[in-house]
Amino acid sequence: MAASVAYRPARRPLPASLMSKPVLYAMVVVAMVVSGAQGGSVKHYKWKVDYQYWSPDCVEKVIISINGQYPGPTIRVREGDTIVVEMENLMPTEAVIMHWHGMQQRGTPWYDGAGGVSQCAINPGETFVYRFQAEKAGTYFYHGHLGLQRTAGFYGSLIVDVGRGVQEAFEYDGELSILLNDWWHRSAIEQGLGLYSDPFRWVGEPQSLLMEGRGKYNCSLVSGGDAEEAAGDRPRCDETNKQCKPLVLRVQPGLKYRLRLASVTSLSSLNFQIEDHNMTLVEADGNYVEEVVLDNLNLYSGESYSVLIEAYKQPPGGRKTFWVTAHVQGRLPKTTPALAILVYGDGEATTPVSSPPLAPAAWNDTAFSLRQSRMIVAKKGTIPPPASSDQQIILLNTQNRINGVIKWAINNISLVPPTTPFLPALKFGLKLAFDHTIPPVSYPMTTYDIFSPPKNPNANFGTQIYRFPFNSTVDIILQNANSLTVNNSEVHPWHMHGHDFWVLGYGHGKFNPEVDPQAFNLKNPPLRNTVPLYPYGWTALRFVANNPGAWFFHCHVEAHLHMGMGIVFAEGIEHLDRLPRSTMGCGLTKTWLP
Ligand SMILES: *[C@@H]1O[C@H](CO)[C@@H](O)[C@H](O)[C@H]1NC(C)=O
Ligand SMILES: *[C@@H]1O[C@H](CO)[C@@H](O)[C@H](O)[C@H]1NC(C)=O
Ligand SMILES: *[C@@H]1O[C@H](CO)[C@@H](O)[C@H](O)[C@H]1NC(C)=O
Ligand SMILES: *[C@@H]1O[C@H](CO)[C@@H](O)[C@H](O)[C@H]1NC(C)=O
Ligand SMILES: *[C@@H]1O[C@H](CO)[C@@H](O)[C@H](O)[C@H]1NC(C)=O
Ligand SMILES: *[C@@H]1O[C@H](CO)[C@@H](O)[C@H](O)[C@H]1NC(C)=O
Ligand SMILES: [Cu+2]
Repeated sequence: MAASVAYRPARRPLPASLMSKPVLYAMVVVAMVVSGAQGGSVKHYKWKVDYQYWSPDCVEKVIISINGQYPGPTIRVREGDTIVVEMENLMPTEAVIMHWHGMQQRGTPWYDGAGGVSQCAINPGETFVYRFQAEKAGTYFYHGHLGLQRTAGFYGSLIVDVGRGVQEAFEYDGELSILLNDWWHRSAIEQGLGLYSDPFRWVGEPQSLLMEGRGKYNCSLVSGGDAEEAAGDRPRCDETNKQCKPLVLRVQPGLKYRLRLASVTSLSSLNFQIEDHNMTLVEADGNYVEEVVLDNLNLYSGESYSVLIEAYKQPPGGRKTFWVTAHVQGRLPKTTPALAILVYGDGEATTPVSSPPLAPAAWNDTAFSLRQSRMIVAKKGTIPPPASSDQQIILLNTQNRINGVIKWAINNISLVPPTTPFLPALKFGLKLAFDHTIPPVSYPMTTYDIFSPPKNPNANFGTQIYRFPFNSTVDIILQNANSLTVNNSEVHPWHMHGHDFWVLGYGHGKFNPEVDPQAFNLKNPPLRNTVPLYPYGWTALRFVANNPGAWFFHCHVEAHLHMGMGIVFAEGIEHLDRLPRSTMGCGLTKTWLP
């Protein structure tokens, strides 16, 4: 379901929902052999993945890098281009998988890069080639999708420009870009171990927040002296390291900039501000939105935005530098805000004379966040959702205890990715690959108190998946609840693979299937691939199951997904042609290859 907008050029592919069946099937098959089916070109990238010492917040750590860079290299193509990434895994003992966040992978679901779902992991020493089309202009990113590899720094930006000769829907003179992240000093591997240990060890709040991979930790807080550091007893911390030099955004007076923002945080929701500058929101997750002027912007993990900023002709007070900040929102902040510097002209990036702006609202002011979410609506001309749905699924999000270990479950099932990825398992009818019973489409809600910790905190591990009839319209209601802690309910940003969905509404409390749908926004709901589920609330979304494949839909908090907070659904598997052999060879596909 492409976000088709009326002012886009005619050469843009028709949204699949408007195509006749034969046309769609033809496209599915053809897309794999013909590169740049819409006349785009093929962009090749050669990546070497390896561990690397890096000091993103001045504290040295081992990260997963691409071509020795952190963040990874930016992919920049035009709409309709084919992206080819040849990825060599040089890490001696760790496998990898890369996900192209926001790419719909129509006709190439096997290159979606989702561990346990679309492909086998790329083992040490192996080279894997991803090949897919950049279907829709917008701001995107890529990140590791195996275990907690995003937390290890394995990500970068993916920007798709409008087609050649096509005008953007808005004008600007220059472009800036920031990838936002949160950062831990403990390794991703150690964090992962803690999450399945008994007693359970939570990852805790991040040590730093980063902008474009740069932050600043207070080195005095790293205990021990030079002797300990020399002995390897404490990490190196050097506040003069170039790698943690603050990010500088440079503008020329009087010009207008498009600032691309994306959050790849592992845990934190963020609030972004530029001191004394408003931002006009124009794009969200690769879809145009009605322009809205904001002085701060919430970003949930997995979301991306474009905002326009106008540089003053004469900055107030003759100032040349301003603060750019990101605060933790939605969790009790224990991390100092991320800081970057906006600089006018070609002068030095000196520290602004003012104090950085404070957070615009209390961390737990859900009403504030909800108000902003509701301000984001689709740009006029965006394809509206189907007027009704064929099926409604209510997904209760709960925190549970299974065999003494804390997990998250959806309708009482805590997802465990199987050793045989779902896509080949479905395609080849591998009955033993996963549990083929259909998971519940709702939870016995009448007796469930979402405001209290569950009375019976047990849940089940599972591999069941939802199967949707091809081209059917599905409503999903995400229902939040209390966690295992009294009076605590967390924000969960949910991200869908393979589709954009329309966000029909948000509500507080328990969703009422009789009453609440009457207030759904069917007029101008925004098309997104990620949406927040607020504490004690519900979020409703609609999508058309018209992209053959098996797809993840999960909480984008890295640790939560690792603890089982996600579902997998499939549609149109019968319309898929050959799966590339390179995506198989693990689990049951080891001995069973077509
Ligand atoms: C897909 O579904 C829509 C309604 O939701 C319908 O109008 C259209 O004809 C269907 N297309 C195919 C290819 O089945
Ligand atoms: C860094 O930490 C030390 C020790 O707690 C403290 O005295 C100092 O003020 C901190 N520096 C900054 C810039 O916060
Ligand atoms: C930001 O926009 C608001 C509302 O349009 C306006 O009142 C305010 O003065 C603007 N602030 C700046 C710094 O331009
Ligand atoms: C928000 O959290 C603060 C503590 O940081 C607490 O004092 C306050 O009561 C909370 N507000 C709400 C609405 O829960
Ligand atoms: C969830 O699963 C647990 C463990 O099997 C079970 O005890 C509990 O009754 C289930 N809850 C519901 C509502 O099905
Ligand atoms: C939880 O919240 C309720 C309602 O706000 C309050 O009455 C109760 O004291 C709180 N319990 C704890 C343990 O904070
Ligand atoms: Cu979550």
